[in-house]
Amino acid sequence: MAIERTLSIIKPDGVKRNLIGKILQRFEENGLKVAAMKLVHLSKKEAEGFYAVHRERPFFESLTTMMSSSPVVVQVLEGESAIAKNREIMGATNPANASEGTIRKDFAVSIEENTVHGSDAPETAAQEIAYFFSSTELVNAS
Ligand code: IDP
Ligand code: MG
Repeated sequence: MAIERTLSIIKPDGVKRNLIGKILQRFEENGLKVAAMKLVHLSKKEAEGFYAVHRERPFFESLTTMMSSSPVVVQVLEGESAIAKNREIMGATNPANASEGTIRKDFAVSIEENTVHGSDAPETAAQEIAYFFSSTELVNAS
């Protein structure tokens, strides 16, 4: 096992419903540390850039409109196997398929408004972290 960093986003539905504290608590309780964090209101273009990998998907327009509709909290999480651990804490994309005790099971509104984003692999984590943070904005959290 190795110390990794992953990009996490509390999506508009989570921020709007005052779930920032509860969601960060899940990460902290599971041993992940915050290595960088900010509250931002993404432009439509910024949301499209972030989700560029999904640009051919039928939900791309709706997803990027939703992600730029109101502020999000973006954080870098650091810890042992942080990428996979964060995905476990989040639960499946579709809350209907998410395991008990996961963020999406407990809080997601729908498959689209599913409360959190998390990187899915080391390459995407590095890319997504660099999309939001410069190296000087990151601390060694562990
Ligand atoms: P992930 O967030 O679990 O990694 P992805 O497949 O990467 O899931 O999809 C990115 C985001 O796009 C999802 O978190 C969700 O907000 C949205 N999304 C994915 N599939 C659908 C769908 O079938 N309908 C509507 N939105 C979707
Ligand atoms: Mg994904």
